[in-house]
Amino acid sequence: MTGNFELLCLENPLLDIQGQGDDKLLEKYGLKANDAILAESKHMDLYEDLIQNHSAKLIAGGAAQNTARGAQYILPPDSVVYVGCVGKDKYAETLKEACAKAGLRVEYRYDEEQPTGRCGVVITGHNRSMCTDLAAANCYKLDHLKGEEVWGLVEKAKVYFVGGYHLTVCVDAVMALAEEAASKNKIFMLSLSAPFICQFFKDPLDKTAPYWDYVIGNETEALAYAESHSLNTTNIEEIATALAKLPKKNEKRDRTVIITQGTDPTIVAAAGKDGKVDVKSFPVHEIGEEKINDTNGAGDAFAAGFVAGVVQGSDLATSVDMGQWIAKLSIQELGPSYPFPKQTY
Ligand code: 26A
Repeated sequence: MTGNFELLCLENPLLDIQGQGDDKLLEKYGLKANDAILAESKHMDLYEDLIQNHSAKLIAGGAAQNTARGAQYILPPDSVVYVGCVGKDKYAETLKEACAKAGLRVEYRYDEEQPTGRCGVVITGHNRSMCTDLAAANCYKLDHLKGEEVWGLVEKAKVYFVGGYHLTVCVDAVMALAEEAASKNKIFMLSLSAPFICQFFKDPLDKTAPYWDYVIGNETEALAYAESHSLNTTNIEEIATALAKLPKKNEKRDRTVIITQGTDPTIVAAAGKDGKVDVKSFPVHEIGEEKINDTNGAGDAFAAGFVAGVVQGSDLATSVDMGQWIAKLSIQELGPSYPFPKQTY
């Protein structure tokens, strides 16, 4: 059995430059131990520093690209296509090869001027600090999405997964997918991606909110959302409920909100037809501390398992469990990767 590219994902293709760091390195570049930020000029030496002095590895990254690879890991061949912008360089080739190996179809826009985007990942213990120089990834254009071949794939897909990080890049492309989903009763799923998206990209985020059939985030993103939207609560169940109740464009589908909390249970708030919201909690698949390689990409992996479940029509509890399962596999690998030979759920 093969798929029919039911799932289309959009965001920023990045090459992760991941090394082991320490407090000194974090301090040198003014980084927090656990964060995701956009690089400023003061961060530009970090990438070479990681390669030269911290034995950094180059690994395919970009949050939604990780999710797309993970969903394809689970689903039948030819189920997932990923869209984003890269440069015409060696790093783009590395990304393309990693996706090809995972069986993921990519439709990249190639920028003529900018190099492929990089994400410096500083690992300290179970924390990861990410600093992204978007470069070409920042040059995605609606024209590319609307091009004959890519739009053909958009029309064929039944589920769209958009990384919230793309709200710093091309809101028009995000909205085109959102509108396509709502007008044809397809599924639109968004990841909150990082606290800074909820804080500093509030307006574009709010523009997409009515289109969310599913919204996925972690506890720090939920808290950042609550603060920037004056929800006056730090209770994750209450925040998830508030998100579930936001107005919805396509009233044929009820919204589901999924908030992961590291090793603590995942909170799911599902809105119902009667306006009531059903809140449930699901435990994670625990593994021994000693088995964890690093947690870079754990959230992306969770989203991969969850969206794969949604694409194959699994119920909510199963989809969440698929997310927990593949997140457990991914944190045992280096960076946002999945084990080969393949394991099955
Ligand atoms: C716009 N920003 C900051 C980003 C990212 C990003 N992916 C897209 N846009 N910052 C970090 N990442 C990716 O997150 C993954 C882990 O969740 C990293 O490339 C890493 O693979």
